[in-house]
Parts: sequence; structure tokens; C-alpha cells
Amino acid sequence: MTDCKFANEAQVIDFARCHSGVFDPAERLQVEEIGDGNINFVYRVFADDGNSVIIKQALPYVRIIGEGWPLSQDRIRIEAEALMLEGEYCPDLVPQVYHFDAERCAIIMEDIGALENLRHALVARAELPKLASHLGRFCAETLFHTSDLYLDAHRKKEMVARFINPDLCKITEDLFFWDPYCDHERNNINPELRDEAEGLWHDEPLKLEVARLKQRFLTSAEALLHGDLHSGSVFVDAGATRVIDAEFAFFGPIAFDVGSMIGNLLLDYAGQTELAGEAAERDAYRDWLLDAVREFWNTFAQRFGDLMSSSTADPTLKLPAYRETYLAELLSQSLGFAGTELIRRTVGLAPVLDLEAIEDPRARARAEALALRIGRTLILERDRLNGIDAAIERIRQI
Ligand code: SR1
Ligand code: MG
Repeated sequence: MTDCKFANEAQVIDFARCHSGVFDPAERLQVEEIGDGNINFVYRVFADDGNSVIIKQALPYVRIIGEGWPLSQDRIRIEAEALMLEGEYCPDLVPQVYHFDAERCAIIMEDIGALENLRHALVARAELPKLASHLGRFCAETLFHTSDLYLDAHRKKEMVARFINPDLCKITEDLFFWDPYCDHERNNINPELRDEAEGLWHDEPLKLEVARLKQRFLTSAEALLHGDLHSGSVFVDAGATRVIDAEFAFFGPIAFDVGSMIGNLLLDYAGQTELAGEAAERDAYRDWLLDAVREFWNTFAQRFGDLMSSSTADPTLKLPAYRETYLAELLSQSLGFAGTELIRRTVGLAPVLDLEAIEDPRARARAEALALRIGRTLILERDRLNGIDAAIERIRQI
């Protein structure tokens, strides 16, 4: 455990001045703490001329819980290395890393504050014409290039070892695959949703399928995942997208990243039934969200398939027929993981604004119940949903 916490604002400013390479030595700098995430501390250091950087620091515990929930600080090294690797394949889709400091357990990176957090943008029904294709490309490039489909066998195993991330994986193992399916003290359940939430605890067919998904999460070291690819980890405007917060990165099932993103678009799809505003506007946005799910998957599958054709060296995995089976299996698993994200965000420890912004608890419970039904359907029917169009048609019927 490292005692790396900045004692005061002056230390944060000194750190940025010495290590970012962005500021002049004599420039007057200011700092603000801007972190609103669950786990870390985030500072913005800025000069009068508009120059700025972000400093993200990992303390040895979960920020929203405190010292009662200790957490390895190796997560910040993992995040820095994952961010730099993502930057090799998608330089336009991640912030640039200026400096990683193991002693301070801190990363200095590009300030993307001119963009808006995707979760807020979705709740506000922002027009985001590039979002789905950007995120589809991000997943295809980062996941393909860190998988056995691309990497040399020895390099792949070295990388798996470098990204062993047990504390952060344990959070996901518990929050996605266990808490919502029992009366866990960490859960946040709207009293108006009590019956539906308790229904999950006794839903044996659902629990069986969640166990199968958990087993895959625990054992499939397919590629270096972002590991926490939800709307809060993405910043956007109409033309730009940046993915941040890779501290959950580890070698896991490719479908977990893809499914997490689909699950988050669908959380907003459920929330929009009851969020404030005109019904026609909300309905149009819900249609756009389903189109975004389709475009996200199609961009991902097209690019991933192309990379399999052009850049897979392993003669066993290069087989054209294998590509088709592989992508079909990936879609089915992604729908399953999307379902687990929908459920855990509705009743678990980490709720989302897409549902929380619905003020009336009864209206919120109606949207939450829809999120649970979509999640359950995707988990139980994932192997029978034959393609993304069939999946979207099924979601429309729920
Ligand atoms: C205690 S951490 C809760 C959630 O926040 C993170 O962003 C992950 O999504 C995690 O599951
Ligand atoms: Mg995060």
C-alpha cells in the first residue's frame, strides 16, 4: 500500500507542472477536484490561457465506500498501460497519456472536459451520429489486436500475466453475477420494485444462465478488455468520442465489453419510457437507441471479421468458416452479458442516471421493471436470437 495522497492543492499543481510537459514553469495554475466516479480521485489542473490536464489518482480503497473497502493500487498501472495500448489502435478514441507515476499512483492525461459524459448526453437525448460506429471500431480494434487471433502465442501469455487484476475483477464478479440474485446488503432497490427484485432471487432458470456467464467471465482470457465499458466511461459530442477509465482491464471474454456497451444503450432505452419530456421525442430517441445498438454491433462485427481475414496468422484460427461461427457465438454471449448489466444497474450497488433521473418512484419502477425484463430475456434467449436484427425485434416486443 502506498501513501501517495496529495496533501494539498499545491502538491497537485506541482505534480502537474513538473510531469505533464504541458505548462510553462512560471505559469499561474489552479486545481479543482472533479471526480464523480465510484472509485478514484480526479483533479483538473488549468492555466489562465486555457491549457489544462487531468490527474487521476488511485488511493488504496474505493472512493464511495472509504477505507472499509480496500483496493489494490496496481489498478492505476493497469489503467495507464491499457490506455496506452488502446491509444496504439484507436488514437482518436482515447485521451493521450502524458505521464504515469507509480509512486504517486497517478496518471496525467489529456483533458477531455470539452466533451460531455455519455450517460448525461443519453439522458438529455443528445444527437450522437458518430457514437455507435466509434464504439464499434474501438471494441473491434482493441479486442482483436490483444487476442490470440492476432498476437504471437508467447506475447499473448506475457500480456495476460501483466494484466492480472484480481481486486477489480472481484468487484465485477460480485456486482454483476451475485448481488442482484440474492438479498445482498449492497443492493439499491426502489421499494416500488420490491416484488420484481425479489423475483430475481428465486428465478432458478435465470440464475443458472447467470452462472454460465460468470464461468465465462472467470475463465475466458480471450483479449485485453476495457472491463468497465459503460456510458459513464465514455465522453462525447456530435463528432467525437473518447473512452476513459480502463482500470478494470484484464484478459477476459470479448463479449463482456461488447455486451456492457449494448446493456448501457438499453438501460437508456428503458429509462426513456419515463424520463421527462414529450412522448413523441422519447419514442423517437428509443428508436435511435435501438438503431445505435444495431450499428454498434454491425460496425464491430464487420471490422473484427475483416481483421480476422487480413491479420490472423494462426493457421487453425484463420479458417473462413470459423470466422462466421466465432462472430455468431460472440453475439449470443454479448447479449447475455448485456442482460447482466441491465439487471445489476437496476437493483445493484451502482445505479445509473438513465433510471435514477425519473423522480416519481412508481414511474421509475415501471422503467426499472422493463430494464429487468429486457435483461432477463437477453440472458435466457441469447442462444436463440439469430442475429442482431432478431435481437432488436425481440427487445421491441418486451
Ligand atoms: C464499487 S465500484 C461500482 C461500479 O463502478 C465502476 O465504474 C464499475 O462499473 C463498478 O461495477
Ligand atoms: Mg469507472
